[in-house]
Amino acid sequence: MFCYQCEQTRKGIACTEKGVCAKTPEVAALQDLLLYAARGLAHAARTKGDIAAAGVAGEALFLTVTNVNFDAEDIARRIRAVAALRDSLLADKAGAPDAALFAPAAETAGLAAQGEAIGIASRRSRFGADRAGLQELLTYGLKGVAAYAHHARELGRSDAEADAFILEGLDALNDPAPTVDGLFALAMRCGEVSVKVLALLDAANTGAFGHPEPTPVRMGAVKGKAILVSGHDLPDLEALLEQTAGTGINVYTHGEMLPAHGYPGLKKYPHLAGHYGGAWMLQREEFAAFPGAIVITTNCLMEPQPAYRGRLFTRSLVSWPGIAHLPERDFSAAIAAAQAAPGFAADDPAPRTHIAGFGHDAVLGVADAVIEAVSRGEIKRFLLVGGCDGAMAGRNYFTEIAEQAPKDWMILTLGCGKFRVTGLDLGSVAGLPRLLDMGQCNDSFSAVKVALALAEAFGTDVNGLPLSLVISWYEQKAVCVLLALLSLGVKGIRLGPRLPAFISPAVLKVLVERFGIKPIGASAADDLRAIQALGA
Ligand code: FSO
Ligand code: SF4
Repeated sequence: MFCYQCEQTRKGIACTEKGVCAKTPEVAALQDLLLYAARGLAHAARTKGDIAAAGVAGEALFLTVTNVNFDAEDIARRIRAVAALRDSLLADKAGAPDAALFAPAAETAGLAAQGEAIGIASRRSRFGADRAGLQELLTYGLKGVAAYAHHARELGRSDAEADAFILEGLDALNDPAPTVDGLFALAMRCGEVSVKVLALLDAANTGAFGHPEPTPVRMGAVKGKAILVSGHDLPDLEALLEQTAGTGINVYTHGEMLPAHGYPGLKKYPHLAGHYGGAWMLQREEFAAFPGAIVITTNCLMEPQPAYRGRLFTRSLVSWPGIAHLPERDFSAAIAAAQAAPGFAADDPAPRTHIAGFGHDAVLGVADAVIEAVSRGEIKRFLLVGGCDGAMAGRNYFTEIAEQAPKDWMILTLGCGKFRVTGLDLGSVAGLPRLLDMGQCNDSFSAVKVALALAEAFGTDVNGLPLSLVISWYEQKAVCVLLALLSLGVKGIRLGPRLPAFISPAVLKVLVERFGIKPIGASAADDLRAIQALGA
């Protein structure tokens, strides 16, 4: 096993035994083989000129994102299905890469052995750390593109360019002699496609549920039966709200589902009662304490604990062996589990309130006021503190930088990294709330759109704005968003709590030279001083 795709990788180098995320060596090898099979499928599909296979290839990519699927038998079944589709498309085997030719072993153990042989470790010894790391940078960017495309597809939207690039990027990983320059260029193109796919998802979400509106969210329970929904999939939440209407069950959001409260098409359900808990890594304690059923629609799933295994349900690509999986949007099993559980005995006596729903439409709705406030010097800077949260030490930095930022700085946040700042009372600036929650990591397009609109209004580019980004990263969708920002030419991003292990020193040097990427500093105060010096 060799996996270094997420921030919490062991010792900041790689997980070589059981993953910190609880991924076993068997599952790690099967995931590697699934991606290998997807590379073969991409070659076959491109040779045939059939981009419809991008949906299946994209599912393979999304499934291997950190904290999505831990189910060896599910992954083994998918490897065989991907290889069968590949074979049905591959008319001409002459010159085809190995990934398009291998025959999946009959048994799961045999598949794991095949996966072990073609994993990252073998490519590191073939290509060296720079090229193998760049292959992974591209792969993780593709995982994010595939995840966002998957969400859009669930709402009936797709983009031919994104689909074609998923296949092109995977097929490029079949190159027996990749170059640093070629891989770097592909990673940058992946960033351009990421911007497009984020825009596609934004159109899909707002088309289906309306534009998010600033909405006070009750951060606490009300008396009664309850279902908790985590992950990012809004249509899952909508279906659950439909199916629980009139049952007396209250539905709560968890983790990245918090921004759902801002959408007119979701907040119209009166039994969308509030938000429960914080970011994903707190789920073991929070799910154990939650007195109802729990549905996980996407990452981030942690090893289920005995206290709640029997009332936990996974959806879509998420799977854990022995945990009930709902293959379709039929939530009757979760509803029955909620009815059987005790529910909340009383209202939370002192719930906090969080304002969700500052998507690009709401923010640009007050753009004139913001522009005037900047011109008058009432707003001096925008600080984006967001990304994904995680369990590793060093993440208090993100709370501290928001807390210690000058009062005339506006703080923007998104992703589950928001839970580092949502509890802070940051007050207001120029008559506007100082903290604007722009949504899920899936809504990064909102931040891009607002930044581009402000740049246009001030007659500058994004780097000419008084805007600083401090981004927390954890898994591969964050890599995709980072590539999107780089493709837009955004410079000087601070990234933490530590830099990706898959970026080799030589590649990091290029990123520093071209984009000024830097690790977060030793303290929030140091970084604030450095950012203030920029504006002086
Ligand atoms: Fe977080 Fe998990 Fe949204 Fe990620 S819940 S860490 S970048 O999956 O997707 O921000
Ligand atoms: Fe380790 Fe992260 Fe890979 Fe899990 S996904 S095995 S924690 S590097």
